[in-house]
Amino acid sequence: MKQVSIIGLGYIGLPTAAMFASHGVKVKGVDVVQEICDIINEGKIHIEEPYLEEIVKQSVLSGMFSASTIVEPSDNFIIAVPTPITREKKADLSYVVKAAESIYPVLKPGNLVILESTVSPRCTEDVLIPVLEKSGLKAGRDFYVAHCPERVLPGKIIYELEHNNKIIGGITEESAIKAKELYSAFVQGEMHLTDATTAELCKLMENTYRDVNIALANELAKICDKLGVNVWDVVKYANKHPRVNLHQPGPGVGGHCLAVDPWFIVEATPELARIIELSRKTNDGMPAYVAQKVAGLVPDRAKVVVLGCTYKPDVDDMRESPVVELIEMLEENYQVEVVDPYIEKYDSNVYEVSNDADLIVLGVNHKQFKNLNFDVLAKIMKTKKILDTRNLFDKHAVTQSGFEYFLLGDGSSTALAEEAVFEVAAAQV
Ligand code: SAJ
Repeated sequence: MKQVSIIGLGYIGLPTAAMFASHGVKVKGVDVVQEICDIINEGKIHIEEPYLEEIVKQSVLSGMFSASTIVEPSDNFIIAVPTPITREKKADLSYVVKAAESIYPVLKPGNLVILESTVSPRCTEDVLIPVLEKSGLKAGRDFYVAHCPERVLPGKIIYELEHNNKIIGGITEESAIKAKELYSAFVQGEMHLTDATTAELCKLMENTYRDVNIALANELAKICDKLGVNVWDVVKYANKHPRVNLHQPGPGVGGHCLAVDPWFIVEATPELARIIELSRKTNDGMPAYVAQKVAGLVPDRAKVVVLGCTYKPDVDDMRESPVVELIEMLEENYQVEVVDPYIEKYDSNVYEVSNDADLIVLGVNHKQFKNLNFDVLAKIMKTKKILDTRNLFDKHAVTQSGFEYFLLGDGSSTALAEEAVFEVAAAQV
């Protein structure tokens, strides 16, 4: 029976382990946190992901999946550890290095090592392989290495692991073929064989493409604010063209991928990645841009209710969330209340915290905010003002309830914001 050892049992490693184990491959999961291993060995999970717990439970019960803190000899190893950025916007590859250091003492001829973590260009060749070769074995000759980046969307991981296309970047053709053979246990999507560095750059460019396009939409929102044109209409109608796909503007870009991966390319080629860097800075400047608008709408010490603080709608993930940054900026000048039904520490009831409020700022378009009762809010708020950064609300319904409605990217809050004196912490582009 095939076996695989998966190093790192987080958002990617755990679902990947569960998919292998439920498709006839025996899995040894490894995580540095004993508590995570204990939870998994009880057939439970420590992250939120639809369908995952059931598969983990079945796999543990059938003896196909177990977790421990120790790396044991195996035919195949998959590294799925985090690769965050430092404060200086440099890739932190220390978890990849640590994972490789835990593998090389048990590495044997004929083994396959796959790196799934998103990494900087040339990391597989220049960082991973030198550590693995401390085993005395030669990569490409004695053992196989491939970079096969994950591409799945949280909330749809199980489906996407099975159905998405996969890029398989071998350090040799044989390495790529071996990796493809392993994944074919459950991957139904096409598998495209290439070299490791191409695979690294593919993964980084997928998220960079999106980040750059969102920056373009955010720049357009600022232009529309200046010109008094509705950006959401411009995006909607421009996208009627068969070859145009403008993205949506908003208060910024968050998550552990789009807000991070482009920096890996900037780090590798700072003199060349100009559009990429400017886009990152444009998106990073959006919370400050929204804060400036708030300053134009309400006086200091006003009560501001922010709806949503996760990095995108309908998830419980606040990593790199631009709205968290916005909240921190607003807290310097206002009395801020946050409502988010997905985050335990915050209120989930808009009406309970909006008493005497001066302004509601819609930060994240969670489905729970779609049908707010503005008549009720109009009765309890002190000043009836709404700033919508996502074009979620129906302007007509909001104004009928007596609210002043301000939308990001239509000029409605621009003149006031330009007059406002507001010291913003983040660098404006
Ligand atoms: N956003 C906008 N405007 C848009 C689209 C998104 O402002 O038009 C913002 C969102 O609000 C959010 C951020 O961008 O703050 C990122 O959201 P997302 O849904 O675009 O991406 P992630 O980070 O949840 O997942 C991405 C996916 N990559 C692509 O779609 C190219 C996913 O497939 C990857 O697996 C994942 O990154 C990853 O792990 O790399």
